[in-house]
Amino acid sequence: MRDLLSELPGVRASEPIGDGAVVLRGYASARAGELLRAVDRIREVAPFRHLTTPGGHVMSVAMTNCGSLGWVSDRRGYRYQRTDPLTGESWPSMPAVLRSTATEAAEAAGYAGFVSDACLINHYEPGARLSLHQDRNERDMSAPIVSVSLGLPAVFLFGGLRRNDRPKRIRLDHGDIVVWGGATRLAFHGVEPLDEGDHPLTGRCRINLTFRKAG
Ligand code: MD6
Ligand code: FE
Repeated sequence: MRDLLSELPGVRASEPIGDGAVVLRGYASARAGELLRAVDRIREVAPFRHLTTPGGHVMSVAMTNCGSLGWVSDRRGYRYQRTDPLTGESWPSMPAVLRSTATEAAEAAGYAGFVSDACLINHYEPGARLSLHQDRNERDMSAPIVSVSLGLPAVFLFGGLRRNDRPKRIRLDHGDIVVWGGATRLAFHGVEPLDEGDHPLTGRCRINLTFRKAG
C-alpha cells in the first residue's frame, strides 16, 4: 500500500515501532535550519547544562528547556518547573516553529490536538548516552510525546513496559521524528552512546527536542 504520509514534503515514510508509536522519517528535514536557529536563541538565555540525577550521577547529555514548564533533575528528584534553576527566570517561550512542528507531527501520527507546554532540549556529544528510563513526570499520560532528532545520528532504544524487556534498536537520523503514546506511552527507552561524527548543520553533536504536555 502507498504510504500517504510520504506525500507530504520532506517525509519519506512512517515506520511503526510499537502500539501507538511511529517514526516519521525526514519529517523535520525541511525546517531543520529554522529549528536549529531557534535552539541557538534559546541557549543564549538558558544555556545547556549537565544535570545531576537523584542518585548523584552527572548526566552525559546536556539539557535545557523552552515553554512554560521545563524538566529538571537534581539530588531532590525529577520534576517540571516554571523557572530555570540556573537563572531563576522563566524558561524561554516556545518558538512558533517548534510548537507547530510538534502539533503537526503528532497529528500525522494520529494524535490530533496535541498542544505542548514543555520542550526539553538535549545536547549529545560523541560518547553521550541516555540510559533506559520511562517518561513518567507528566500529569496527563493520554498526551503523546514528540521527539525531533537533529544533527548526528543516534541509536534509539525502544523497549517494553518492563525494564527487562529487550529493546528494539532504531537508528534516528537528522530530521526524523518519533511520536509515541497510547499503549507504549510508558515504554522504557534510551539512547546508545553517540558515535563520532561531523554534521553539516550541527558539527560534532546531536540535538534532540522532546515535546510533552507536562502540566
Ligand atoms: C533522545 N529521548 O532521543 C532522548 N523520551 O535524545 C527521550 O528520552 C525520549 O525520544 C520520550 C519520548 C521520546 C524520546
Ligand atoms: Fe525519555
